[in-house]
Amino acid sequence: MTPPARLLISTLLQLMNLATDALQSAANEARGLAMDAVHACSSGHLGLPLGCAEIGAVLFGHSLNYDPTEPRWLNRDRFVLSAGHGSMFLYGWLHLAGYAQLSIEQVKAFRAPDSFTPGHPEAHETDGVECTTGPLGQGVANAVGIAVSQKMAAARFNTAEHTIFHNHVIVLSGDGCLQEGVSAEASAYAGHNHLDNLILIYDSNDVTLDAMANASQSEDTAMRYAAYGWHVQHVDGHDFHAIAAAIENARNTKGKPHFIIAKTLIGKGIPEVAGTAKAHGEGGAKFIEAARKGLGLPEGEHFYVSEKTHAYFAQHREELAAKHAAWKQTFAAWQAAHPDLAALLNEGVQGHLPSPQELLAIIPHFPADSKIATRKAGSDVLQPIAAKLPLTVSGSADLYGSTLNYINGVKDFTPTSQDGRNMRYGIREHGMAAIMNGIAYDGIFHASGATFLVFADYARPSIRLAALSHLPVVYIFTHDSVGVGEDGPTHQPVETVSGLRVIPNLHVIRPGDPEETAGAFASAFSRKDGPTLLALSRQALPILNEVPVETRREGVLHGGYIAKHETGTLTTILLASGSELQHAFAAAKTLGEGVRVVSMPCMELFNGQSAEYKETVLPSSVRRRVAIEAGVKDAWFRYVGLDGTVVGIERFGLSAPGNYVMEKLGITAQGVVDAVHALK
Ligand SMILES: Cc1ncc(C[n+]2csc(CCOP(=O)(O)OP(=O)(O)O)c2C)c(N)n1
Repeated sequence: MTPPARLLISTLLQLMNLATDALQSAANEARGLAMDAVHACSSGHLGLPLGCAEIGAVLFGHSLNYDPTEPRWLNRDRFVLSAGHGSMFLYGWLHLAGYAQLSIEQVKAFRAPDSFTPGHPEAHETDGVECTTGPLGQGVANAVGIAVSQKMAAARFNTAEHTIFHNHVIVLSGDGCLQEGVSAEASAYAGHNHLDNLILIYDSNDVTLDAMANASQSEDTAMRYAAYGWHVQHVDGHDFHAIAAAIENARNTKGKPHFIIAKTLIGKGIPEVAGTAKAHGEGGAKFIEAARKGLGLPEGEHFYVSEKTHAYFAQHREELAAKHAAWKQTFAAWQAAHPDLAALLNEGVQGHLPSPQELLAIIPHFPADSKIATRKAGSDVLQPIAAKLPLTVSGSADLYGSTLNYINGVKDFTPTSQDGRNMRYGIREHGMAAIMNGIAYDGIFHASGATFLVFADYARPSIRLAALSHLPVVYIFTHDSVGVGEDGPTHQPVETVSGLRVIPNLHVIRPGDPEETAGAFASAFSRKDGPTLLALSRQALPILNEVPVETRREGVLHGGYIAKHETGTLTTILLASGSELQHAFAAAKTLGEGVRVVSMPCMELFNGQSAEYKETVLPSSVRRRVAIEAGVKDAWFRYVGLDGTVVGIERFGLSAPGNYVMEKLGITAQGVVDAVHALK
């Protein structure tokens, strides 16, 4: 450490005046809560809550700015437990900190049905839980997203006279989170973007689940983070002063994100297992009576919190409330001085979004004779939406040139233009999707991001968590079929669309022409309760003029609709999505009377329609049905039933021009005609 840094730290230490005696009691009682809770439900992880108890005491008893009476206070410090398996750490400290929802009954109900204390933290369930974590690495990347969001908020809403956003994002992770690639992607992004409002505390306890960490890692993590462009500090993770000083030093050191390596003893408090992988689970629980004694906890009194600890946190809450009250004054003055900014911020925070119809009203119609790719149509549609929704941001994993989702006329998000709305995520799809989740968790900005559809697999764990956590993010994924052409099977999605459709609460929309693309974007950018994935074509598609524009646009909002009515008595139903809709139309023409075309761009939206609507579109009496999609067939059998059939692709693609590949694999109007004729 350099002499000026040492001087700064010693000055800070004098200023801090930590009540270490009270913090130690609280830490030991938090250990007791974790031991009792894990013992009570015979599951869960003990090691982290015990090993990080001093870190928890410093965070919740000293360093973090929060207000338990207003868990969503805009300028609170965000705390993310990336090592979500240590959920009892979070629940214990939220309880001690005074979050009303986290009563002692809830701590006792750890992992019980309908509790606010689920096995791993779920942001949409529990106050004070900023992100849903458990899949290791996600929390680190989410925290990067929150830090991005807060930088954007500061750049967009702070003014010369009023600073309303000046908080920090603090994330606690173990070895596991840092071994996962997603955290590496996001950490590199954070360093590149100088996110100095981000503090990552690394619980470096030399242990993972199966074994000592050195069985699977030998890297120099400090050097790795220094190389990402982070400011690195080392502390004893059981030393209150050292932890507090490092956090304070991080807050005061500008220009880089902060990496604090805290050396800890996993399972500290249970000597029989501490420092080993056995400290993780229930194994340690059999020693807890002796351990509780060793920690000075009263015998037989489980879930014990002393008067001293309650009093300490009551006093601390008063200090925090005073900080919050002072901020409210600044906020009120800012609101009065900048009503327009205040209204915009309020829109973001409240999640006010226009209806799909309101969005459709601002999207110009496409020329009736145009033949364009839906990715290009998407680009055109995004512009008026982004103009109407100034809190929308749009990123790409180094593929703007192909995904075409750059917002024209606004800047890139960079260290010197944090009000930029185009995010250059680099070739980091997993990091991108997890950062988008972080932006969404923060709840001010509306995140969209793009890559090739086939690389959705690289982002899938974060897409799944967005769906689970009800995050309204939008994926603009292009090059959606073997129509990609010459790039060949590595780049030609075959199973991807159907693989995504099985994720609950994810809307997968595959529009069939430019006007359906308008409907798809209107649906995605008006959705509040979950993510939407737009699967767009690389290749140009004809505009389906024979269907009225409004029918195509509004039809998407229902997920499936009658695109072409039959003449005469209905005998046959053709279903299609995306680029294959044109083939269903052409086949219907060839087949003649009695044939209906149903466009089905979004199965999830269709499934949510009323029984009457679904029966109108797909009358159950009509069982002569053929679906066509350039992909695996499975999902369509729900609609064609046992009597119908599907024209699809049950193999990987091939490297050749897109039209050739489609024909070769039978994705043609003739293929549909033949399939209909082959039916009984
Ligand atoms: C993506 C993912 N893979 C595997 C797991 C299962 N798991 C839970 S905890 C853990 C070990 C974590 O080690 P570390 O982060 O060092 O935590 P500590 O041992 O310090 O509690 C593993 C493999 C998981 N939760 N997420």
